[in-house]
Amino acid sequence: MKNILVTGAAGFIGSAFARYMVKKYPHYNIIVYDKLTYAGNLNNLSEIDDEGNYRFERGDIAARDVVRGILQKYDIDTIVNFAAESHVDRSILNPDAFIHTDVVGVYILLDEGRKHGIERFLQVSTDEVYGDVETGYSTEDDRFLPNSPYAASKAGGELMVRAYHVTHGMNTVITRGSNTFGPYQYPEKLLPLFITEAIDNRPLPLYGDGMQVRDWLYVDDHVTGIDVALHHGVAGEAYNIAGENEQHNIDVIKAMLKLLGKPETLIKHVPDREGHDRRYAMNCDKLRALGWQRQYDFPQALALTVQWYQDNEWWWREIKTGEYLEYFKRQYADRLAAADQDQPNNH
Ligand code: NAD
Ligand code: TDX
Repeated sequence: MKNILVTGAAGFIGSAFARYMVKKYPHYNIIVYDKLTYAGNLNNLSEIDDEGNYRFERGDIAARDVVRGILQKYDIDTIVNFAAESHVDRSILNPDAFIHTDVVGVYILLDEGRKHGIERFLQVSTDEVYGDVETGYSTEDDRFLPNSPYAASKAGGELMVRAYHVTHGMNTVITRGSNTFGPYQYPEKLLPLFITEAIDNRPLPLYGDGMQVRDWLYVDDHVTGIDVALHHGVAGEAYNIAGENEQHNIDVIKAMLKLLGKPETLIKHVPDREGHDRRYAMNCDKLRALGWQRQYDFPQALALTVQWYQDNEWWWREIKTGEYLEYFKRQYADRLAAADQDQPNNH
């Protein structure tokens, strides 16, 4: 492993991985390849701009010729693919881009990677491929029951990775992370959306009863999990990366509001997300057996995250303009209006 192409690393988790890899492994060259969609942001990578073992190239993972050119230009031997459309609500509004990137894009990366003679291909996937888990914990051999277009597109990408391993003997590894949070997360996801809205004393649109369960994983722990799977994972295998920290959404938000010193009256129960999964929960013994260990506990990681958004308004205020506001209106205007009618005193 020497020249690593990290795709989608201008986004939230990929940029954390690139910042970590550039510093931890000075003898690796880290080439970030990213389309810079609404979710891609070069500010996320500015910390490593001046590092000699880091390069950035802009492009689409589904653009075959461009991908081929980059693999040749940098003599790439390893691909770590973070590139994805990643937000469930957007996949309900418009799934096209999800099929383009999460399915076709993964296929193009695999196909060009194979022709180029890639030695290792790591696909970053998600716990959402298992679908709703009412009881117990998903293990890596459980069947896929994706419920949102996003989850189905990620499952489709994964199946193509499996096929390239079985059919062509490609050296592939898949990781399935749980709900990740931390600095530089685009403010459409639950925590960064609610932290930044709460800072501005705006209503927090909690879907349904807020009793859905997610397993919260701090971004730096997700990154070390991927590092361990990349270096030690067995070819053809998948590894769950869990936070082992199940929480009801409403409790996460109450804890966040307490840290910010803001009132719980900001919470508004709004009409639910369509097809909303009630619970995700995974077992991650398989990755632990490779030597991975979480470093953060939830209260500590939540406090770090809240503090980061308080300290870095420059980062998120620039994002919350233009296209973002159009998306926000489309996703929330009717929901918040409906909540106003139901809960008139809950301002
Ligand atoms: P993100 O939306 O913050 O970033 C996605 C990045 O991919 C952006 O920089 C974007 O510009 C880039 N991108 C999108 N389409 C592209 C294309 N066609 N070609 C090249 N680049 C493209 O996402 P994230 O939250 O950092 O998630 C990263 C990966 O981790 C995704 O594959 C996601 O499915 C997976 N994942 C996320 C979570 C989570 O909680 N956020 C949990 C588990 C797994
Ligand atoms: O406005 C909101 N109100 C609300 O109640 C938003 C944005 C979310 N929610 C709820 C829905 C979920 O139960 O909060 C929970 C978390 O929502 P998201 O942050 O949208 O995450 P989720 O749908 O659980 O998916 C996340 O985890 C798995 C990531 O977005 C995916 O990329 C990852 O694969």
